[in-house]
Amino acid sequence: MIRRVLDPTLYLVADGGACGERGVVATVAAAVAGGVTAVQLRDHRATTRELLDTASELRDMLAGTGVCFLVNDRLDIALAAGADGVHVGQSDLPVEDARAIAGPDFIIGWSVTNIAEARTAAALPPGTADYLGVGPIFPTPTKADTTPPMGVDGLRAVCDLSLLPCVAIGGITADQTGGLFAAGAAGVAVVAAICSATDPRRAAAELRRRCGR
Ligand code: TZP
Repeated sequence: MIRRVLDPTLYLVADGGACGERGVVATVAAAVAGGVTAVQLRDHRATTRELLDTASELRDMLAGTGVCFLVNDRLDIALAAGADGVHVGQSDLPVEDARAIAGPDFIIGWSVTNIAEARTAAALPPGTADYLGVGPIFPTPTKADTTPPMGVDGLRAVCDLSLLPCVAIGGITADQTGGLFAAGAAGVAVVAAICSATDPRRAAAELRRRCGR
């Protein structure tokens, strides 16, 4: 497997619930046309087989676009579908185990929700994680089980001590992107701002324009 290069600038977390009747595949197609630079499939409602089918469809759709494709939490699905990587949270498969299973050429992201976890991430052996998903930055109705929002100052503190690229997530809209990059983020990740938009292509294009790169 050849490792693809992750551009985290505008990272779509394509959530099955948030995409609603339009569906994940159509939403991702529109978002890629609008300029997202990375896509993660996240669907805690789907069966294993449904998730694998959707992941395989997204892998085919994104092949040759330069947009990396990752799967949330389910390393088994990510590997079976031939995704570029997996994103694991603090209560998912430990990031060291994910790396041991997936090998060196798989992209692995790890969620960091506070400064203590950021210190733990900074102490990981090099090559364990490739980037950190940092948040929630702002309050968000999208994820029920989040820790308290860390705000832009919390993001800055995490970015300052992190050796890895930090992707900000949680309650992010186009208006806030500038402040997040100024705080040190390498990218912004969104669910509702694209998945719940009336026109996901347009929403993605506006976000990308505000990402300034
Ligand atoms: N992890 C931390 S906050 C969050 C996730 C998956 C939800 C982000 O969704 P939104 O709609 O962009 O606030």
